[in-house]
Order: sequence, then C-alpha cells, then structure tokens
Amino acid sequence: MLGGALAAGASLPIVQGLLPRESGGPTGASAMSGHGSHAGHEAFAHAGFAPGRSVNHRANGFNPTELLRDFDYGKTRRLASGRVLREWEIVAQDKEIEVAPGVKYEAWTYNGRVPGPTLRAREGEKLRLNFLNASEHPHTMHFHGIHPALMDGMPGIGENRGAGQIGPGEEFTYEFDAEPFGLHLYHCHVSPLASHISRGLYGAFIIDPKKGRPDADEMVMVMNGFDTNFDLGNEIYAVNTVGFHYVNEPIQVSRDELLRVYLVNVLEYDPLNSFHVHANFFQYYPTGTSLDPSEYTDTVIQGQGQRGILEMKFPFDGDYMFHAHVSEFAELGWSGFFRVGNPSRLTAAAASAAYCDLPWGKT
Ligand SMILES: [Cu+2]
Repeated sequence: MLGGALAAGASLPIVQGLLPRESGGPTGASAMSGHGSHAGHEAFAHAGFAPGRSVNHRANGFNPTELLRDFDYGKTRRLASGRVLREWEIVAQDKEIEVAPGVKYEAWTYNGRVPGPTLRAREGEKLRLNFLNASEHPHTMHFHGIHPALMDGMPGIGENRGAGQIGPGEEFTYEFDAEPFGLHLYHCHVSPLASHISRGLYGAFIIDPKKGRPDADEMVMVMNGFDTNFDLGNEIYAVNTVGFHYVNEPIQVSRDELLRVYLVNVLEYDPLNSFHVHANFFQYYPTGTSLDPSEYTDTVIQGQGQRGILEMKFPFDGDYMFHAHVSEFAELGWSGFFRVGNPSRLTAAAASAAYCDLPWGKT
C-alpha cells in the first residue's frame, strides 16, 4: 500500500515539488535527488520561488520557526484590588523585510516583526498597551474584544482625548479588560484599511480561559499574504510571512502529543483563506470562545479576520503536509509540513505496529 502511494506521488510533479527539504524518510526529497543535506532543492523547483536560496531571517529580525511558539506575555503586577495588570510596549515602525528569497517588501510593523507579537493574557486581567508610532504614517491599534469606544483604535473617535488616529511620533495608551476568552487579533485601523493591514500591521491576541486549556504543544499560525507590486492582489501567500518557509523547515512535533494551533486569517484582497492538514483530523474551536469543539474535520475555511483553535495528535511518524486548500495560495507559498517524530521510521512495519496498538487492532 505504501509503495502504491509513493508511485502515485512520484508521478505528480507538483507533489514532488512540495516535498520538504532534508527528509530522511523513504518518501523524502533525498530519495529522489540522492545527495546530502541540501537534497530537495532540485525537487523543489516546481514550488519554491528561488530553489536553493532562502530568506535572510537575521536581516528580517525574526524567523517563522521561532514565531510559531513565541508568546508575548508582557509584564505583570498585582493591583491593590488584587487584579493582575498586564502591560506591553508596542512600537510601530517601517521596515524592509524579505518575504521570499530575494523579494523585499516595505513592511509596516509592530515591534519590527510581521506578524506583530502574539499578545497573550488571561481572562479578567486588566490590559495596558503603551503604543508609540515611530512610523512615517499614522496608525492605530484596534483590538478585537470588548472595550469602550475610546479604546477601539478607530480614527475619529476620541481624537480630542488623544485617542483615534495616532500620528507619527505620537503615543497612546490603550487600556481594557481581557474579555472574552478566545483567540482574537489586533490590527491597524487607519484607511485605506486594506493597505495598512496588508503592509504587516496585525498580530494574534490570545485570551486564555481562567481555568486554562489542557497541556499541549502550542503554536500560532497567522495566514497572510503580500501584494509586492501594489496592484491590490497578492503575489505571495504564507503562514507567518515567509512563503514556503515550513516546506524548507518542517515544523517538528512529537508523535501522540496534543498539538494546539492558534490559526488567524489576516489576508487582504482575497475574501477567503483555508487550512487543510494531510493524513489527520482536528477538533475545531471557532474563535476559541468555547471549550467544546464545533467540528471534527481536516479542512477549515476562514474569512478575513476570522480565527479558530485546532487540536490534533499525529499517531504516526513522518512528514505531513498542511496548506491552503485554495490551490493558487498553496502554490504561491502557503504550504508547509509537520515533521512528526523521526520520519525515517515511516515504514510499513512501524505503521502496522502503531495500528496494532489501537484497541480494535489487537488481533
Ligand atoms: Cu496603519
């Protein structure tokens, strides 16, 4: 059965092109190109923007592999009332970033990265964001959540009290309660809105329920895109900014460990985005506002600003693709792989042994 699957895959050039780099397994790119750690470059020719070249993460100041599990909890102190005050310093700044090998983009950023920091708090806390606009353009921080109009980051609202649009060199402190628990987002709300958002001014905003969620390997995936020629359409699609990053560097996860993905869609210029995982299913919690999943599925669709939490476990070692089920997006960068355990153990014997561990497999 495994041999049959391999033969089918090998006959499809696109499938070959999307095999992750440096796989040690029998399905890996090394099996096709036959040489060392750079195996996969030739196989990658159909899918990569510039085979053999990669983005300079150091110059960007962030690496999408590290962004996955990078949660910014800010600084906390306890108020006289006993409540926790959680505080962040956020600076908007203009910055050139590389979104695909050799493709530079004049981004507008929160704290120098795209997406901005994943702000994480707990339900019921008091939150304070000291925002400085060091960009050459006016911006705001508009949070999804429940708060007074003055704290909404909306141009024209509260201008005479220093709120609303925050001009270059100006500061404003947003303050509100962490409500409701769930997975939210923040973004600039200055018009033209699509361009202020698509330039990179957005980030995930997680409010944990008071009781927390079960232990898991947690990661954030912000689905975004880049209109590199400013024609109001995207040339590059990605998760966490760099197209094909997780093909070049698969996301290492452990077999049988609960994986929790905080998935946010901030894509502009296309009405819908999607997430599909291969060879697995996940529980889906729309907006993360309930502890009961709404669906057990392998594909989820999100409109602009929609988000949700995915929970899954991988029962078999190996490389498993995830990608937008919009094929155009997948082939323009929105593709990646989970690397479960040690893919070299992906053998028929290992698969059948795992099957025999299942309650109905012990015969
Ligand atoms: Cu803006």
